[in-house]
Amino acid sequence: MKFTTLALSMVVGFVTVPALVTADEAMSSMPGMAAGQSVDAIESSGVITAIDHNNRKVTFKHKAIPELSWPPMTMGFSVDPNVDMKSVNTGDSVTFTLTPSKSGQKVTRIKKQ
Ligand SMILES: [Cu+2]
Repeated sequence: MKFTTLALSMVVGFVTVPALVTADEAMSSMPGMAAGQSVDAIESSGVITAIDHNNRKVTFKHKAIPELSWPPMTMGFSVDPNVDMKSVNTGDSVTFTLTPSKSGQKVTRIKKQ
């Protein structure tokens, strides 16, 4: 139920942004996302299940992320250009930082545990 709400608010976000609304306004209009929460980085941890160097994507089997009302799951994220993706490998247990971006949560730090 919570996940459905989140998915729905992401769709609303995608529809709203092209209508020349700034990203900040779009984020603050998302239900359950207070202005302060939307800009905060989130720390989490998990195991890397896939790395796509060409497209700068990493898939984590991550633990629950209460800040986003996410249950534990396996999902892919875009990785910020500043992150050294070669310092980690598939199968590594890692901690990572997610930072909100226009296209969802982006990985801005990965560290092998
Ligand atoms: Cu997830």
